[in-house]
Amino acid sequence: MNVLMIMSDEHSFQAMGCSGNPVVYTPNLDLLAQEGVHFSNCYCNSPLCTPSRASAYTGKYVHQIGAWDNATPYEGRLMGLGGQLSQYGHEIASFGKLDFHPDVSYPGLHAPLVQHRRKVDTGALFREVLKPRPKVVERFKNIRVREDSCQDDQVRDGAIEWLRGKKKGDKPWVLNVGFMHPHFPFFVKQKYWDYYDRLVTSIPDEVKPPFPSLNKPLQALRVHFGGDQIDDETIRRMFVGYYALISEMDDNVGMILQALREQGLEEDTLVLYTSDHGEQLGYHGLWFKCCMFEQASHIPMILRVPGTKQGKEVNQLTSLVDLFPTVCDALQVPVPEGLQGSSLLDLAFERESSRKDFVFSEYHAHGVPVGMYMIRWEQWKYVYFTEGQEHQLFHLAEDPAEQNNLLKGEASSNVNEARRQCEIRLRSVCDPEAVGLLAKKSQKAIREQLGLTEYNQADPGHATAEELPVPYPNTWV
Ligand SMILES: [Ca+2]
Repeated sequence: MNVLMIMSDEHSFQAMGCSGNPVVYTPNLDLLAQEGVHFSNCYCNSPLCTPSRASAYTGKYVHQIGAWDNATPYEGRLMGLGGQLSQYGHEIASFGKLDFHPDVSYPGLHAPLVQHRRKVDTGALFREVLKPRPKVVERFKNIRVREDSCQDDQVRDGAIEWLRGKKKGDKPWVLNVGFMHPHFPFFVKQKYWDYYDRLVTSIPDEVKPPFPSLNKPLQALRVHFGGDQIDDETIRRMFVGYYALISEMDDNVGMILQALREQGLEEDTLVLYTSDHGEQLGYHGLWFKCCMFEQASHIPMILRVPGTKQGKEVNQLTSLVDLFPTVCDALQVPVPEGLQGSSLLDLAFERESSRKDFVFSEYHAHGVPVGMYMIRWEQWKYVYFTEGQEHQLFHLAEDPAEQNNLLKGEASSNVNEARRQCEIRLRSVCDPEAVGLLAKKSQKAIREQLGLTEYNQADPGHATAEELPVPYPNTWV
């Protein structure tokens, strides 16, 4: 079968109609879920653009690749999905965001309209400097109606034009579409601004203080992104802008799926929709991503698979490292040794699988001065912070808003056992303290290589941000 992958940027699982959101209008994704398999417990392996995409593309965890942050993108040293497919005569055609190193060519990947990580984000090179990201408050001011077209329109049109060249009976193909939306800035279409401006009349209590779930490293993250400097009306406008971009992105998904239908290829094509991470949107006082709360780490994963029953929900734990083996499975290409995930088609077809019973995620980048790891297992979420910081354990069935860290105060035997089980799983993946130190060692080396001595750079892409050569991950990882 063919494979059509669509990966958006910054789309939380919670922000879709098909996951129960009463406000966000996503008719195309909802229909895809109705016709397909909705994986309702899918997580990113790192809640940040560049590491998450590097992990998805290689099927390995971030600490195995060294793509720790938005300064060290995937550079092809370890084989990626395209490399594996190319050994079996396949190639990925890709339009839009990949976020890999811009100065490298990637076997098996043909990307005529691509966005790579050209601009270095220096925040992770100064993780222990506890101050707000320079000019971060501008992120909250960048909300407005826009008239003009944007990059996602070109990505959509490029993908549609490519599909128009395909017909039934062609050799199986792989098309990847990387949308920028709903990543901020929230420059949105008038009709969606108006639609959500009327609907979003207040903000939820969970985005207002107090924030009992913030330990010290997460309080630092709040300050880093200016979460302590934003007023209620700005928060409301951020909700409107975020939802507006999701609906626009959903329209674009719909147009691509329409083109697939018009070519008569629906019955021969696996469609996969996901995102690289979510958007925290003010919950727990935090914005953007860079943490393990549900808004940032829990992502959509919808598959429409020829030959499976419609409208199926799969609640087993899955993550973005499953993407590589899933695409291989669809194309009947062998899965290389040493990948961390398993094919999602096993779950879709209810086949036997040696899938892990937990999901792992990690974060080693800007705003958080220590290493952070998540284990999702059964109904539990365990978040481990390095260097002696307070860990967290939430029971998501009883406490979906993650307000009650069960490791605070006296723990029940049930809680102690859950923590023990999560800890075993974490240490089956890595030594968290050693990996945390390795990330910092790498970041120090990159900082010295770039000759940076002070954290004074605004967001990459900001007019004041310095152009820097894009570093390569250290080969000693
Ligand atoms: Ca991203």
